[in-house]
Amino acid sequence: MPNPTASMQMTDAGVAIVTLENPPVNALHPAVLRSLFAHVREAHASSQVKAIVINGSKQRFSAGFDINQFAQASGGNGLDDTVNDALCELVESGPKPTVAAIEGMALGGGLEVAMSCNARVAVAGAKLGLPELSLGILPGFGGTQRLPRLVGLQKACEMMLTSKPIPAEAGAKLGLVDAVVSSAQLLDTACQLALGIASGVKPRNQSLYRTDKLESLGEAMMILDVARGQTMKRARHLQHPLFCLDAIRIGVEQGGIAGLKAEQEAFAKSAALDTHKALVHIFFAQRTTKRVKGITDVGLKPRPIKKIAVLGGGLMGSGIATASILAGVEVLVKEINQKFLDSGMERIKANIMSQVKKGRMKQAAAEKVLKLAKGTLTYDDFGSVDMVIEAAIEDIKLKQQIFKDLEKACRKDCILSSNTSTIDIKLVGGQTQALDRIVGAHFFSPAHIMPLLEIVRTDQSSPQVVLDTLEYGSRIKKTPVVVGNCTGFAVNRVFFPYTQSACMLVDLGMDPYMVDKAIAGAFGMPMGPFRLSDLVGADIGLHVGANFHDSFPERVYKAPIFPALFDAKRLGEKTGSGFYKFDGKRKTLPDAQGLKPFLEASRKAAGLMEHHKQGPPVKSAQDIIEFIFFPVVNEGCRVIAEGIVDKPADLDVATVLAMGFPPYRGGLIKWADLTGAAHVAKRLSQWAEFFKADGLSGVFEPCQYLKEAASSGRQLSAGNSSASKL
Ligand code: 3H9
Repeated sequence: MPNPTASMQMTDAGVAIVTLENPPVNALHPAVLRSLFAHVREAHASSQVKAIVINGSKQRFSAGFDINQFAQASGGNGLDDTVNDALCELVESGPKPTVAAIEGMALGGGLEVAMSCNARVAVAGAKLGLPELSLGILPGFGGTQRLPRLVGLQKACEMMLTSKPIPAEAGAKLGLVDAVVSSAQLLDTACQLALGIASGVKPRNQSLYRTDKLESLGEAMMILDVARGQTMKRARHLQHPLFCLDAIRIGVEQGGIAGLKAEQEAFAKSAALDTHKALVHIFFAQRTTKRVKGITDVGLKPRPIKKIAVLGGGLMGSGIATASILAGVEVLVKEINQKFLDSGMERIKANIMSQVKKGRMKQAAAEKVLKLAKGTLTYDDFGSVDMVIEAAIEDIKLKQQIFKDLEKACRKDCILSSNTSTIDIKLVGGQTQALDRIVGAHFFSPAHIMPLLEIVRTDQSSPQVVLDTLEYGSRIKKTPVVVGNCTGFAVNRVFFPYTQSACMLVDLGMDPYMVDKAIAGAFGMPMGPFRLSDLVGADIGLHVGANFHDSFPERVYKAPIFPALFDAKRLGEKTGSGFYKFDGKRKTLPDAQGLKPFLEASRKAAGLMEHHKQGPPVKSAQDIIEFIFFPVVNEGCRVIAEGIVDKPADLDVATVLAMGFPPYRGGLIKWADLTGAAHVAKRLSQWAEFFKADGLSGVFEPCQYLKEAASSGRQLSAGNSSASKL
């Protein structure tokens, strides 16, 4: 890989073209910035140069500051002060005019450099944005000051707070871009514009000193107040968006120069927070799930999956089919009778049409996509498919029969996969001779929306089949994570203690709504364990709980409340009541009165209060969070130690994408590392002791992997190189 740098070329007309060179996205590594600084200074000093154009190599301007550098620099951006303070000033106000020629993307620091230029020309479709808040920092090269002065405060706040980029065409309407052109015209147009500014034919704009786009002071303050209020509501666990708004406010009140200083201070403050470390970790972790030892590093090439068959048109099957046709994959949907098939096809149509309703797709495109899905009641056309995803009900006998039929109906190179969430993949395919091409393809509901795909590999699945499935997962825009074959696979297994510990607290007298409030409110999960249980259903909860009990009897607490709720048909959302009441309009209401007899009966049956008259061992919201999550971390450690995941970061991504674990906490294992393995192990040991008299120590006993990390100071995310079930 060539060293990150910037190069300079001169045109005959006297334009210095400075090119950012750090493929694939021309990230602004300090070496690139230093080189850019040196070239711009040289160009300003040269009598041959009339104007400067800045562009990026390989049809991409820049994706911003090199995020790898944040991991290395402790707080701040690791740049020397000269470049930090003077680069954008030199680009904006040096003796020669500057124009940015943008193709592909100008994000973060990339857009900030471009906004320092006196004008911007962009190729149609190029993406422009300041996504720094999504990394737990804020724009640090003057973006908080220049963007509001180019597009107005309202739009600038929206762009920064949502981190969403806009296309060049929208940028042109807002005044962020001066001209939108084709790729072929880009450099020529940028050079002409730069020369036009140099000769005085075109104005030389310096965004930091503009005021024409800024709202009046009164209006600006109102916009900032509203933005602050919304941010405190939507991102109430986060401080850095408020730091960003503070820097913007100072710029509006006291001018751009004071704003720049405030921005630097706010940047340093946010870069020092754990939120930043967690979000940068998730950024890279999400991009490395596709790299799996023994699969992607052994010289295999993925075979394209052009056509698949989905068995079952229920909620899961239709969601899987929807995700696939949206990515241009042909799908054969098989059902057992015409009625089920019709409703499955209707569901697929409704999923696609909802994209049209939301404005994400045009009607004509939707109709074209829908033609990719065909229904069938037979296996007749299965010889034409590259992969089958079985999404029938969770019945082992039925699945085994299906796989025997598939072995006969499909080509010998066809991948056979099951979407089971509970059944051993080897059992599913156990009556076939095809175990080498059988994997799990575990989607999360709703399958066309939830971004994670667990690819379950058995010790007999061939690396080629796993690689092809990885490729298919990426193609249908899922984040694929390869996991080993065990009860619950990675996500459901790691999360089984979530509701279990919550039930123990309740059986010790705690109010279930208080538990949910701590987990959803104070910690930031999308829903607490009891609300989640109502979503999943007490029937499913019981079934899954029994599976875990069979596999890990020493660490499963059989909460008496579930069979009682099941018998009373309080299954959760689907029956209108469970731990909560549901009014049919997606409104969730606590139901303390209705739940009371079930809680009392459960506490009596559990008998925990007999040994613990003083109640639960935890009281505060923070204590509740630890009591619920530390056993989840413990199970995560077992999953790492057993080699069920390729690397601990995969578990972080999986818990964020499948369970809604707050990304700003870094995912389960990163969060545990930031909390401290020693603290996690100590608390678990205390609770193991607390529940000794109840015979429940095993629920909390720290596993070996966790104990070793706690005593040695090793990070849990360091992984276990010797273990591999993959
Ligand atoms: C910033 O600018 C701060 C400043 O305000 C001030 C500082 C003082 N750095 O995503 P992909 C890598 S903060 C380093 O797979 P795509 C990425 O890891 C920055 N590396 O492709 C991957 O590497 P690998 C603000 C980066 O086409 C490869 O490039 N900017 C960076 O799906 C391809 O990436 C952002 O937040 C980076 N900045 O998406 C933008 N960006 O091949 C972050 C990418 O080894 N980037 N890489 O796995 C993105 O949103 C997407 O990567 C992008 C391309 C849309 C650009």
